[in-house]
Amino acid sequence: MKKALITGISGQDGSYLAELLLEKGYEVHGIIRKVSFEDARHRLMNIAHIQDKIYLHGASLENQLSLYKVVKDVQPDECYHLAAMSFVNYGLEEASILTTNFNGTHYLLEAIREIVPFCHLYFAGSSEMFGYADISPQNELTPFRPRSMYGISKLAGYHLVNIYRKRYGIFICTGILYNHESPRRGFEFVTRKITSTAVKIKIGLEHKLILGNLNARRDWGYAPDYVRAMWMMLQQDMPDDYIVATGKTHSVQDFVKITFKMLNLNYKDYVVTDQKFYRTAEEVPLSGDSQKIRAGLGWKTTKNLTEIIEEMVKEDLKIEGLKCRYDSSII
Ligand code: GDR
Repeated sequence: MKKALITGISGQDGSYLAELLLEKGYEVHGIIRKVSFEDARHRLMNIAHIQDKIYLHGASLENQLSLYKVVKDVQPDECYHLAAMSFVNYGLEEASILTTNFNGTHYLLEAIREIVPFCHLYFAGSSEMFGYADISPQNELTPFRPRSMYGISKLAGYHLVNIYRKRYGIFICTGILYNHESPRRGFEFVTRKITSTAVKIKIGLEHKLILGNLNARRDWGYAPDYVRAMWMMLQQDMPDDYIVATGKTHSVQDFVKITFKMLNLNYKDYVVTDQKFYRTAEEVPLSGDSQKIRAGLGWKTTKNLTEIIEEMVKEDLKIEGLKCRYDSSII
């Protein structure tokens, strides 16, 4: 039985990936922060339903020894490095995002090199590495020009894993993933903020949805499709890097419209904007050309944006405990 180790197993991607690997017959191990054990109801919510099938290890990206010990105990055949501080809109003064993300990757690479050098490693890159891109869509050859600390941290990690691949021959793939959403998305991200607030508005718990730039465009895909891409990359004979994206962009306003329409609400009555949620320089949309993974590995998407939103809205309705009927035939 193959053993997989996932950093960030309790997040959106980690939890879907754990499910996928269990289905495929893996022994699944995950790293979580020790404090998560103390607040399991909230922090381990995404993996509660599979907790008795997986092995959880308390460790931290900031603690080299803790990561080393887990790798030594588990001896994984495949390792998926997903854990990171992943919210893009931190200020530039927030240096911890850079050190945490970069050092965590470095510590993990060192442990793998020393303990399980034949392990296949997946590194979670991001479209934010392209940042101030000149062209859209971007592909694997587009120059990187990050515009946030988060983007810089991911790009630094990407360069580091490439060095480990070249110098030590470790099998490492970077997935350059564009935005991917689901009912497990964190509430700080715009998609979940929209679906959860719209549902609260529907049942009278909120009256306004305050957003930043409604014209910002994103290439939004379906998270379970994206974790499948991660697994596919590690099954190849040779390591490589791949863009994972839908290639279609929608504006934040499009997303809002679809969501509110699903709930039979007129978004214009509820949505207001506030400069504090605006970001600088988002002129050239981040949209990915995923031809390489589609043609090379046969990857494809299974849900369009409306279907993703529908799943998120249904989950938010469930969370609010409302048996609210909404007319999905109007979308
Ligand atoms: P992003 O996701 O930064 O692309 O990173 P996010 O959902 O935060 O922003 C998407 C777009 O929405 C615009 N926006 C707002 N965003 C937030 N969070 N809140 C608002 O009120 C709001 N109003 C408008 C933003 O300007 C932006 O254009 C995600 C994360 O998952 C990263 O970790 C990952 O690497 C990238 O996607 C690919």
